[in-house]
Amino acid sequence: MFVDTARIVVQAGGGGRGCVSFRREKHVPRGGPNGGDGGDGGSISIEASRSYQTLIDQRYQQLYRAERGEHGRGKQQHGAAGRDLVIKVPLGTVIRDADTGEILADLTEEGQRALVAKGGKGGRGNAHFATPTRQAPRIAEPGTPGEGRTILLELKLIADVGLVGLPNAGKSSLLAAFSAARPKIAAYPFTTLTPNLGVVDIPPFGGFVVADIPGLIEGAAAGAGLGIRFLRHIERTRLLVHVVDVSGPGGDPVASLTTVEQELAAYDPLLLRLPRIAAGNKIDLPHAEGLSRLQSLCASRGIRLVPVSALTGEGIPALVEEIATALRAAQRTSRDLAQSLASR
Ligand SMILES: Nc1nc2c(ncn2[C@@H]2O[C@H](COP(=O)(O)OP(=O)(O)OP(=O)(O)O)[C@@H](O)[C@H]2O)c(=O)[nH]1
Ligand SMILES: [Mg+2]
Repeated sequence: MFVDTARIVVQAGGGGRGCVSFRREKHVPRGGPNGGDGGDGGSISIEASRSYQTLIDQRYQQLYRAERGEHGRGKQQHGAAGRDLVIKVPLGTVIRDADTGEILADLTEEGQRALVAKGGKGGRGNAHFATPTRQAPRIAEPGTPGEGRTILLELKLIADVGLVGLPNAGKSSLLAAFSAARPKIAAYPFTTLTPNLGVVDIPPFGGFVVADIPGLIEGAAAGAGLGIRFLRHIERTRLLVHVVDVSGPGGDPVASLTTVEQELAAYDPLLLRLPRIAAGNKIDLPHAEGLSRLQSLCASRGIRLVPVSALTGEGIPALVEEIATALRAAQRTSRDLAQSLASR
């Protein structure tokens, strides 16, 4: 099951109590205070790991507690610290405080960690409180409580390219055509129920990650079909590829593309600012009219169009090259943007 959101409660361990105790030995009158300190409580962090693909573990286990610190004991014995707890999540997980909505961290790299609940400090034992005038202190500190909070986890897949289109346009077929991914493909709408990732590794252009998300239909923003909840997975991409079925007399490629544009805009208008190209798919079937109509729409939008057939493989190398070129250009623009921002 692909789970991309979860709500968990984290409770760090409290610090152990400091101890009140006195040295008692034969022939050592008034041995003085010797109460040890309490140990620190365990903290909780969240760590990104490639071994995890979804947040399903966090659906099943929602409460996480780290160990508390042990209390201090007599004879200057300090309590042991509580063990820290590390929660593993997939790369691309965004961590928010559920109460304030504040983003605490965005874990995008292997091994990247965020401390989400700090353990309490252990209290000092009475050995710390002896002074020349108070030689038998009967005081020690309690430990401080560990932090606790409710956290929202949201997985946003990390891909360079997002495939978008109506159901049945052939998005999954395309992913299968240029990567080793083997998503489910079938002749009915909504075959894809959760996003698929594939790595395109075709020299000399390859080396990018493509996300295939479930099909969008008119009204998706209002919840129709599978809705737009999977669009969060293309938010981080640098390029969108419209997959449009240009075959047959029945379909209308122009309406297909504009419907998808509208749903993207309804989710987040910024998505349409991403560089886009179009793949006119299924050219192994009769397609002349559909392709030329799509061509004029793309020309008016400034979108480059590549005719392909995911079935026969025709046009796939050209599409991969087009994607690679667009990605390089996208990298340049974001670098230019960063530079111009820095020089202001
Ligand atoms: N003739 C032909 N059929 C294709 C081509 N690409 C995909 N198809 C067929 O179109 C149907 C839908 O393909 P999918 O790849 O499952 O489409 P999708 O866009 O992923 O669909 P959803 O996951 O439902 O959104 C399948 O029956 C494919 O075999 C193509 O280039 N030519
Ligand atoms: Mg699919």
